[in-house]
Order: sequence, then C-alpha cells, then structure tokens
Amino acid sequence: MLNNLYSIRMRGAEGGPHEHGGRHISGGERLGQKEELQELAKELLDKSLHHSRGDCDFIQIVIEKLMDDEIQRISPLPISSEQAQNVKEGRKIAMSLLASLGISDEAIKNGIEFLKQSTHQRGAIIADSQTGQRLDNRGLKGVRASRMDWSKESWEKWSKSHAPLISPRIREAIALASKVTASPYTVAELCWSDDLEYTTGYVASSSKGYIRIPHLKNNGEDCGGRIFFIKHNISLDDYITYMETTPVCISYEDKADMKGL
Ligand code: WAQ
Ligand code: MG
Repeated sequence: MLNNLYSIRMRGAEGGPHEHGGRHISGGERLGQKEELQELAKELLDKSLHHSRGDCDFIQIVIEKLMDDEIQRISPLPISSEQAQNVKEGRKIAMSLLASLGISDEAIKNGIEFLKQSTHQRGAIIADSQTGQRLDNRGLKGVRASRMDWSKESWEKWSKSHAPLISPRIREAIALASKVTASPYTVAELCWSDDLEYTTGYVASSSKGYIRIPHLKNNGEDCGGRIFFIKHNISLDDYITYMETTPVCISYEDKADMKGL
C-alpha cells in the first residue's frame, strides 16, 4: 500500500533564492505515490504563489523517491485546545505549558523573544531546553523537518472524526509536530506562524500532545517560527539528520474502526 512513496518539498522566496538573501515566503513538505505527484506539485505551487507574506520570485520543488524500508510510521499527536482572549494570556499559557514539560525559564524566555523578532526564518531553531542556548548554526535557514506527511487513508479517517479542525495548515502542523516529538531527544516544540493573519500556535510534546493556543501574536504581524527544545548534551548532528532526512508517514487508526464499529 505504501510502496513507491516519493517526498516532494517546496521552498519559495521573494527577492531571489534564500541563499542569495531572498526573503522566505513559503515552504511545504508532502509524501505521495508517483501518480499523485502532479497534484501535489500543483498544491505546493499554489501555496507558494498565493501567499499573504509576499510574491515569490524564486520557487524550488524537489522530488525524491524513498526507499520503502527507511520509512517510519508513527501516530499523529492527540490534539487539544486552550482558551485565551489576547496575546498576553496566550503567551502565558504557552510559557506555563513549556515550564510544566521541564523547560527552564531562561530557555522559555529566549524562545519567545526569538519568535517575536523572527520574520525571515525558513526552518526551526534548535534550543537547549536547560540553558536556552541556540544550538544549530544555520542562521536564517534553520533546520527544516522534512519528508513527513499523513498517509492518504489516515488523513481521510482523521478528518472524519475532527471535522472542525480540517485545513491544510493544521494537517501540515500535526504531521510536523508528530515527527518532531517522536524523537526521544525533543522535549517540546513551540510554534506560531509567520503568516500575517494566522495567530493561533501550539506547544507540542510526546507526553501532552499537540496543544493549540489562540493569540500567540497580534493579527497583522509577520513574526513567527518554530523552536525545537531538546535535551541537554545530545548528538546535534544525529538530531538534525533525523529531522531533515528520515521519512515519516503519519498513520491513524480511528478507535471506532478498531472496535469494529
Ligand atoms: N521545519 C522546520 N521549521 C519549519 C517548517 C519545517 N518543515 N515549516 C515551517 N517552519 C518554520 C519556519 O520558520 C516558518 O517560517 C515558520 O515555522 C512558520 O511556518 O491552528 O502555519 O507554515 O493548529 O507559517 C500552527 C497552528 C500554524 C495550526 C503554523 O506555520 C493550528 C504555521 P508556517
Ligand atoms: Mg508561514
């Protein structure tokens, strides 16, 4: 069923390619069968061409065939939502969740400050969950979690039982957070979008799942990004290799199906 999967990923920038100083506008990662690649390429192209952050003049789409035996299959994180009325409340909730997961106050403070001023970041930054120090040396490129997606059937099943949450954005965010938190070295991920109109973000962890938090920034702001908080003293190279190269397919079994209902 999952034979012959391909990874397809896109990055788009305005003002030239990212590596020549172009401003990051949009990116995306999908997996699909050969027959699905044209449709997936079209979806990624549409995403890059119609974006609130700007008008891409550089778009790159890369397609790679995956080896079946390298693909890891994991479950999506369970999803829940917190309530907040404004940015102050939203960030307070994010901070207390991160603290409850064992991340130091210093690391939390640095993380929030980083996302507040981050407007051009293409990938995540990796931070030590104890010292708060940024560990990757990738600058604006950051580290992109790549080669992950839902299997088609799993997304269809999940969609049926989570109807109000269905959107391409949430689909991508859960796939990404599920891959990131499946690493035993991740303590938690903090994210809010850099898209001007999207102010809901999340804190994700293997123990508490994917927790959506409204108002992590004000409407109209172009700051945002992702922080992967990791355990102290681990092999950064191995961690980055997993994020960038290990293919991960999100597989979901509806509990009702499993009971044969
Ligand atoms: N790997 C690492 N970092 C990434 C990746 C990736 N594959 N994709 C995006 N980022 C970073 C990068 O710095 C982006 O600029 C930033 O995250 C934001 O990406 O309602 O839409 O795609 O539950 O704008 C989360 C809440 C939405 C969804 C997140 O992020 C919900 C979002 P965006
Ligand atoms: Mg964005």
